[in-house]
Amino acid sequence: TVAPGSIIQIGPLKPSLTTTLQEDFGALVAPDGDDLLPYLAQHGKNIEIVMTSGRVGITSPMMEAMPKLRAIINHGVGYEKTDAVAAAERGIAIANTPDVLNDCVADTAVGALIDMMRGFSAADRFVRRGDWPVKGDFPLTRKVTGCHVGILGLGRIGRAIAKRLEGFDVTISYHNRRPRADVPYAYAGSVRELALRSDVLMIAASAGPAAAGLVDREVLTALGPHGFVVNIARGSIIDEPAMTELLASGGLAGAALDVFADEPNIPEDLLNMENVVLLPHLASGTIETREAMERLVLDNLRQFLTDGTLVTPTA
Ligand code: 8YV
Repeated sequence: TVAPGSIIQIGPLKPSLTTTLQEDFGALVAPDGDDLLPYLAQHGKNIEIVMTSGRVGITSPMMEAMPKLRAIINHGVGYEKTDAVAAAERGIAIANTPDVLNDCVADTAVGALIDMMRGFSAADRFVRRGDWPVKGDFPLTRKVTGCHVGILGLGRIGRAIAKRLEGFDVTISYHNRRPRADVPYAYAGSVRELALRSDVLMIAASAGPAAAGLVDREVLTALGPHGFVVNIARGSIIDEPAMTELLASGGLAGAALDVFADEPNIPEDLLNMENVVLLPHLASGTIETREAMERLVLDNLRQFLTDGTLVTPTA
């Protein structure tokens, strides 16, 4: 049994998950924006578990308003907006949803890479505009098979991407904080070195303070006018204004982006570029994967209520 008012949803969640949380667990739903902190000041003292997603962050002042808070359960693998240091200091455990989304995020990464290099989305617009009979053949694109992809962040998702790219005879290098002993791919000692040797820089790193702005102007310049960038991780990892400028001036060949610095807002300049594939943060968004994420979120909640431990703790 759950004490009413001990669980709260902060930020939007899948509607079926919201319903389950309310009907089976008597969860509160926090208002958003400026109303959130006053609401927590009023209702926070009995809250023990927060249900949230990567779209919002659970900050230190929010934790302060919930003195009994013991767990934050995050729908999504990325939880970088939540203050994990403040949570650890307060003994608050965090769960996320790793692994269940690897396949769909990796499928998206590879699909977006092919779209970007072969120009499928741009060609679709070309056909729909009626350009084919008027302008003739679509301009030539770039070959995917055999190209060199540098993966920034060879974690669970990065490896799922690499496995798929092996089928395209792609040469794979990677950069991580530390080289891995369990992969056959070449390690690059820095992000810049990775960019220098790659046709495509694939961003699959987890976000957070260490990764913020890691793909800066220097790295993008090293990738060069024939280089492409794919980002299925987080917008904060890349210097978005520098990337936009280089894409516009021919300093980069193209980009495929599922994530942005200020979602759902996209830099205006990107909207008019034919060499850029723009996706609305859909990588994990299949019926199957979102159901698996929802199940894992609820498994974490039930286990925490039973024995105070999480199925997939982040630390
Ligand atoms: C979405 C994601 O955040 O898992 C992540 O980190 O970015 C995505 O799966 C999803 O909408 C989580 O609610």
